[in-house]
Amino acid sequence: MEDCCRTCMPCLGCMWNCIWPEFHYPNVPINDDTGATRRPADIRTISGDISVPSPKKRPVQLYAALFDFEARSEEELTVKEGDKLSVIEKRGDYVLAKKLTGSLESGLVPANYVAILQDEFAKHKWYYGNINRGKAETLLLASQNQDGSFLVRISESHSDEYTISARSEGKVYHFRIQRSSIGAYFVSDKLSFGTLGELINYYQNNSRSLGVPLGLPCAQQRELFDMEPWERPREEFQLHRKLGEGHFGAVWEATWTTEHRKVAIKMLKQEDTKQDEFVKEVQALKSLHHPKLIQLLALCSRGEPVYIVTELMSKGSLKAYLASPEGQVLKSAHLIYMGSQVAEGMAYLEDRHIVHRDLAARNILVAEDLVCKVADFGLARIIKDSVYTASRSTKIPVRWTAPEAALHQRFSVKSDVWSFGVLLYEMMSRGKMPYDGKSNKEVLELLASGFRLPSPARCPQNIYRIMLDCWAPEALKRPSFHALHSQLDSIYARIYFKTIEV
Ligand code: ACK
Repeated sequence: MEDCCRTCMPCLGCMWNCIWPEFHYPNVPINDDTGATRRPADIRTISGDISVPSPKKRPVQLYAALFDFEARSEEELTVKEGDKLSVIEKRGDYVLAKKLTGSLESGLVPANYVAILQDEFAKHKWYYGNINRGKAETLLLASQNQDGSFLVRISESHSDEYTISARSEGKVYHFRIQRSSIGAYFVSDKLSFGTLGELINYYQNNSRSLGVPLGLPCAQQRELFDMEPWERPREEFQLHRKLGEGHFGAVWEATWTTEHRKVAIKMLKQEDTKQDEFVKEVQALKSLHHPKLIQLLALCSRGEPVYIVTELMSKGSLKAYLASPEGQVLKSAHLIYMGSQVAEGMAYLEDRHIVHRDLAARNILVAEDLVCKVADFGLARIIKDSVYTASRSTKIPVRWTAPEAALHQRFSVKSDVWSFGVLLYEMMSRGKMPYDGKSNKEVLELLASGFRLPSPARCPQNIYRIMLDCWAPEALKRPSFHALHSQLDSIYARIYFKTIEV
């Protein structure tokens, strides 16, 4: 916060900058590929510093169920009002929660059904739980409310922090409530409080400290989770620009007007043959929720073209990103961090016996701060056995495909692991085409003779060893995605804390 705003009421103009500072995770301490002097400034790219999170894990929070919730699928968790839960992570509109009493089961529960226990937030009329910024603005600007109306919601970017959204002079302002290392709540680091209730109480009685008076809690009904949120009228989406042509048709950037958010919309190509695939893709997407998988947000499946609405990833595909000037200057630490996220998303699919079958940089999407998510489940299938046999007519991306899958259509989680090795090669070589200059036939012959892609220049040896493990001729000898995730995570953590050099 600027000094001027600590001592007087902040002007609304600078409030955005000082009360709502841009949050940045600490930079990765530099591990220059040459092992040269390490200073955070060294990982500047042409667009400025790239921030990536510290590998430290967050403490687990205690939650309670606010209402009864009946699980509708194996992934969900039935809870009774008052059940004590620990929340492992936030996944879109859900939280992955674990019961702390009885059978200790875990599963997904709508985020609006739970509240942090120690503060008993649910008893406060101003607590709106897991609603986003756009929704908070719509609620507060509705006619039932007036200046001073406010609510508190879970932060969109940091699930253990909160945001006060308050209406003043017909506008809505947002104030981030941060947590100190001992768990205290504060808006300004000069004043912290033991509970969220005490913090709100203070600012209700000392409006000058915040700059915006906090009067009555927002008057709207607190919404419960919508059971069928997927289908939406297509008028809710405003198309802006075509991002490119995907496997199934065009992908557009759009605004979801009622939710006030940018989204990506995939449109179905009209040919009948592809429609079947498209429907399967949607079915797969609907049941999958993980921060490292592209999240399905909505569908317009009535009429044509069918829209599949997903979260928008600001930097597009990893393939395009690696080729961009920003991608070309990424350090090994950044690439390992990104690779670890992909392995995490794939481990989630592995647990559900879902085979992606087209894991490659073109199917990974990138957002700010190097966030990576696995996309395009166009070829994914939920398999009963550990091996899925594809029809011979399927077009196979040979360079990324394990020999047993390319030659005998034996696709499995382990053939995805092979592809992950090739994806790591794409990343560490900053976007090089695998087996450049070779035909698909030559690639298969080379692999059969025991040849493997060479280590990319500047690739740390331990990362190249992981690639070679992924390319073990015997599928069962390849590592699991869980193992890959933990290996990459620990290499990243060691780089972060400067104990090894790459
Ligand atoms: O490399 P790109 O910019 O990233 O071009 C391709 C194109 O659409 C065709 O697949 C981009 N794309 C696909 N899905 C998304 C998304 N969810 N967010 C942003 N860009 C996307 C992809």
